[in-house]
Amino acid sequence: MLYPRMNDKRSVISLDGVWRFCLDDGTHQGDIDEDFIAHNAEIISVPASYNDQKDEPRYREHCGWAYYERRFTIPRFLVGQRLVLRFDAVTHFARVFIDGRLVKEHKGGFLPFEVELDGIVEAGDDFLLQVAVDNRVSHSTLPVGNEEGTAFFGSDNAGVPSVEAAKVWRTKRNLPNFDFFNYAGINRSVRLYSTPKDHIRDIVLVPSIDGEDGIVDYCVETVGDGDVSIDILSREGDVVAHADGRTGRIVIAHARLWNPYPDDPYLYTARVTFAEDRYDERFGIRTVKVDGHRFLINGKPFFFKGFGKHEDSAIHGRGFDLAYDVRDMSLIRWLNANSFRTSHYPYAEEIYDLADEQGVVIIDETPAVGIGAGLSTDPYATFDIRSHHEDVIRDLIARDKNHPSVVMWSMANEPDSEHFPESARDYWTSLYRYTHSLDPQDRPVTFVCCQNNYERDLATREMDVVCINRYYGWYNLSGDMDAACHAWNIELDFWQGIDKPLIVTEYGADTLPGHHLTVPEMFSEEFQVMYYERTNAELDRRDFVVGEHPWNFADFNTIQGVYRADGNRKGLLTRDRKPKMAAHYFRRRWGGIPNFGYKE
Ligand code: E8X
Repeated sequence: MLYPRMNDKRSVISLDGVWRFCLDDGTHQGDIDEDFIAHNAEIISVPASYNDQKDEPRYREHCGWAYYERRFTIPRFLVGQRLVLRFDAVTHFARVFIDGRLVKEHKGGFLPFEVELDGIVEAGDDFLLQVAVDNRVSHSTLPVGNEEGTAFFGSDNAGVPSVEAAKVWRTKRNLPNFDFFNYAGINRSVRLYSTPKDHIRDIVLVPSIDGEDGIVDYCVETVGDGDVSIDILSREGDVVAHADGRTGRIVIAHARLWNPYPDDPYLYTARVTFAEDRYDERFGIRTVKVDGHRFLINGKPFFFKGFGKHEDSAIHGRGFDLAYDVRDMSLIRWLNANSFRTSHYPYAEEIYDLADEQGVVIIDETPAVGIGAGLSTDPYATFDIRSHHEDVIRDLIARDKNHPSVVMWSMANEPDSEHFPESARDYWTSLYRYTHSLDPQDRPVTFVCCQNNYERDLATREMDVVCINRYYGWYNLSGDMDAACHAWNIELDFWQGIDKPLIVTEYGADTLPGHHLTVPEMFSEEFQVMYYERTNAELDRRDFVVGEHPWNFADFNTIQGVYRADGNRKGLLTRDRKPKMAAHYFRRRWGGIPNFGYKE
């Protein structure tokens, strides 16, 4: 799916701004009730989560539908053009109405969807746009929510059983089975864009390297009649290659490769022309390959220095905030990092564009987090998620396939791969094959494994890259880094035998900024540094460990819980991006680790 870009053939008009908004009272269930909205509407900013835009508990605790509306007039000069309404992300389920008519439903809160307006409205029309948004999570959504009677209630302590106490609830509560606040709403931009009736529908670019030359195998999907031509422009804007036809192979002589910063992340532009339409798609000449226990970019062994992140900021919640994204790119450079994982959902497209330009490598993750239900329920047999999971992977690859920064797909974060090992292996290996089948560039595929009994886990070892989240010294062996390092080595001996590239995709310690101790103990800044110093010393001794991603880049908001003091505090930075001692530690450490050949 192409990102809306304006040029001399296409227009893009933003519908971002102040909309009217109200939470459902539990009676309308996603249907539009004009009187209800008229009597209850307040102002809301789009794009942004709605949860933190008001200082009222109901905005944080809401479970169910909410309604957005605004009017819009389509400029008359767009007459004769194809008109499309595009939502970059509405979390988690959207119903779109135009002048009271339901025109689209979409499940999934982190990928774009579009409404073709032909036959609905025309240039010059003024129309009422309404969006009903459902924030509920369950055993059939990604991310996964617990449901009454499952694991959430399984944690009863002595006293009044929580099921009894919960009877006070007037409406259903969201029970996220994941450790981030369930921010919801129109979280990313809304646009109306136009193209000629006969238009370019998609562009597929598959780069490779042949000696000094770059190769681009391309395919252009079109609607309507006409010829396709494609010019390859250098970063300086010069035409360096040309081809005609919907598919073909282009050779770029003496090509400049895309490499992670501080090497040169060189970008070319594929300028596709079809009939009266034109679209410019940027791309990079780079290759990605797993070779034994090495992860190769452009044939060189790459070492991942970076983190898991979140799209999370004050007031915006999970809403798109370009200033934060630009600042985070600056901080990634300041930290001498070279990569991040889009934990635990696809991020806004603008971030991948920035990563392409800045030379930052991305592990691109789906919203499949929380697939597990304790010890007694096989989620693969009981959760209704497989079909939606395939939809999400298909849409993720369709959106992100041309980004040179994307080097691997993560199908999920911390699914249960231990308690029902054969069921898990069957689910993940079949979805792994499905994911590979969809990617024109056939990048490595993985899922991120939760701390578990890795000898019982039959799925993680089947992935192209072993990605593990481990918390020796924090969640277990708490505070005891001697025991933690011993445990690490017992487990690393196991993975040595599997002999695949291994990335530690999460390890970390909650740390209260400003809390200092002469003797490092948990929650102090000194402990966070010691935790990483001791762990990294063990990881450095294993050449198959090809990456270290501390959890997390920054502190972030979560649901309330006894383990959460104002959210998750494992950040190297505070939520408003101030460095803890561990940020300075990694800046020094990663300043001495090259992108390539670290353990050769
Ligand atoms: C944590 C992280 C959480 O924030 C992330 O979204 C997924 C969790 C650690 C699980 N991984 O809690 O800080 C570790 C379980 C160990 C038993």
